[in-house]
Amino acid sequence: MVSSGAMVPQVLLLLHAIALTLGQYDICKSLVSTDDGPSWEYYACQPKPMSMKEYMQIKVEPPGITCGDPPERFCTLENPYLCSDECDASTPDLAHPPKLMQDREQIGLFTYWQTVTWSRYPEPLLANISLSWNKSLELTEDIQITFEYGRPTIMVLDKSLDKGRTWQPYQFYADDCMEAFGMSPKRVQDLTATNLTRVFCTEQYSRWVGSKNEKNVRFEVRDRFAIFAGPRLLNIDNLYTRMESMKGLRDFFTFTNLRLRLLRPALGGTYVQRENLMKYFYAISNIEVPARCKCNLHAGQCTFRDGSLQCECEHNTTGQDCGRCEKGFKAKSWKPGSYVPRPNGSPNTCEAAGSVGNCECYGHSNRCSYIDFINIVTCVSCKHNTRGQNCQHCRLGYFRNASAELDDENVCIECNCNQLGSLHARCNETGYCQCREGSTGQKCDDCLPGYNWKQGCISNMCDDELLLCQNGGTCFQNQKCLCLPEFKGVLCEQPRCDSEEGCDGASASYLSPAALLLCLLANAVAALTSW
Ligand SMILES: *[C@@H]1O[C@H](CO)[C@@H](O)[C@H](O)[C@H]1NC(C)=O
Ligand SMILES: *[C@@H]1O[C@H](CO)[C@@H](O)[C@H](O)[C@H]1NC(C)=O
Ligand SMILES: *[C@@H]1O[C@H](CO)[C@@H](O)[C@H](O)[C@H]1NC(C)=O
Ligand SMILES: *[C@@H]1O[C@H](CO)[C@@H](O)[C@H](O)[C@H]1NC(C)=O
Ligand SMILES: *[C@@H]1O[C@H](CO)[C@@H](O)[C@H](O)[C@H]1NC(C)=O
Ligand SMILES: *[C@@H]1O[C@H](CO)[C@@H](O)[C@H](O)[C@H]1NC(C)=O
Ligand SMILES: [Ca+2]
Repeated sequence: MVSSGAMVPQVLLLLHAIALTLGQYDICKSLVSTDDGPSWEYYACQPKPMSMKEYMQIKVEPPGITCGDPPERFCTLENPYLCSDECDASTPDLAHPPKLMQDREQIGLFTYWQTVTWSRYPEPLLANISLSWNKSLELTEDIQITFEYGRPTIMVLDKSLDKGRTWQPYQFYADDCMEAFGMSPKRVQDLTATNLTRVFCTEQYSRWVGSKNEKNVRFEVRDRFAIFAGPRLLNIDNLYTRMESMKGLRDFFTFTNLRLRLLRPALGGTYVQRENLMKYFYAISNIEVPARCKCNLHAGQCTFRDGSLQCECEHNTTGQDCGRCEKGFKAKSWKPGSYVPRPNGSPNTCEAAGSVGNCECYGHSNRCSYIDFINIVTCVSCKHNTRGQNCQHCRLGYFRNASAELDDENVCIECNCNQLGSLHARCNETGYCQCREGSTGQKCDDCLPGYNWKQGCISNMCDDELLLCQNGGTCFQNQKCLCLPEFKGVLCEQPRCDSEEGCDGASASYLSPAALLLCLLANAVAALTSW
């Protein structure tokens, strides 16, 4: 009965919060009558807050942390010698599985998840509870975790914004912040507008007050909102305006996953009593997560479909969070809706190609311009390496990504032609560059046989296959034959002289021009006479 009384203020609080948000950003469009007949007017919109515990997936770690397998007796901190309670996973009435953290309880009947006792002391009793939604959510009220049999003396609340790939701490909880985390204790009341998103350690929810007196651990959302919206959140518009201009502020309340790291159980206000470790454990009866789906102000409804929460996107947006424009509505780049101007905000609707005043830019430009003297409308400043009247071509030096739609940010891929090997930076539709003589490969960074890379492909003067140095010459860096003194020519194919005529083995540089001429003549004569 005590508990049912305690529930009432919470329910009122929730109703109050819902009443406040109603009438603000809760419809996406309405039919208005104009001189030309009825037409739609569009507004920024967001779904109502929901109790997200109903949709959360719970995972408890390490395996075997849940009590009851094998069955175990436990005591209470207040009356450690009354150890009549039993946890037995195989008996429904005595089992305490994780799902009891999210069930709907009948008034006065607490159902709770419970861990094994701290029988392995002094090894720490650790447990992680991961909560996932597979959907971006925005907190609208305090997160509240209800501990039966005492709140943990050390605990961390973490959050993830990317479905559990990366995590960051949200708040630290300890009965002694300095001892547990080396942090000086703070309260949410210490926060101001400039450090509202600061992550701190609080001692407010970890001190021993008796396990029946205060069971809840909170992550304070309301008190943070109140810094901008006033104590009764009457000025919620002011908060929304701040969120508009401070991305960090919105992101602070956004998450896809939460994780509780339980690091030390309730101790009953004293040191650990080794002779009775059966009174130390964790037990959670409820985890309340009041939040709304993040739909980027493009949906007024969020529904549970195919195992996940989904925004019912309006304004011709699509995606789990309405984070994209629908196919055929990409005349401009996608933008989230906006809370300003008050009171209805701006829908920032995705616009159809060809709608009034817009030409199709496939989402690569937000601006079109009319060029008077050739009478065309053209996109201005095409992004993502596109060009053309409709940003429908790739810039020079880029080619079309065949697996991407025209409105994809990755539609144009850089050609990456090797500067030395190719004639220019352009490539064909499959990314092939045009190669200079001797080079080959898609990017012209390889050489054809008979060529070698030396700031581009240089044709070989000699090599080990076709252009063999002759008469004992050796090939130097594919560029010249080093001939024995008696030979010359590119491949050392020529004797320097025939033995007579006084140039016996001397190197060519020692010969006077006249002697050289004589030598050549002699060679020529020799060639003729040999016929
Ligand atoms: C809880 O999660 C943290 C972070 O991933 C990890 O380091 C720790 O080992 C986990 N604890 C347990 C008891 O699984
Ligand atoms: C998470 O949501 C996405 C988008 O709705 C869906 O494709 C995916 O299958 C979901 N994953 C799980 C594990 O439910
Ligand atoms: C926030 O700033 C105020 C004043 O600037 C300061 O007193 C307070 O300690 C800060 N809070 C935190 C959690 O750092
Ligand atoms: C979205 O597109 C449909 C046509 O498919 C149109 O009837 C509707 O008015 C558009 N909505 C908005 C908000 O532009
Ligand atoms: C081509 O487009 C697809 C689809 O958007 C993308 O996944 C891929 O990374 C793109 N390829 C390159 C090389 O950018
Ligand atoms: C691009 O060039 C390569 C190599 O010359 C050729 O094999 C390919 O067919 C060309 N692709 C197109 C679309 O012309
Ligand atoms: Ca419960």
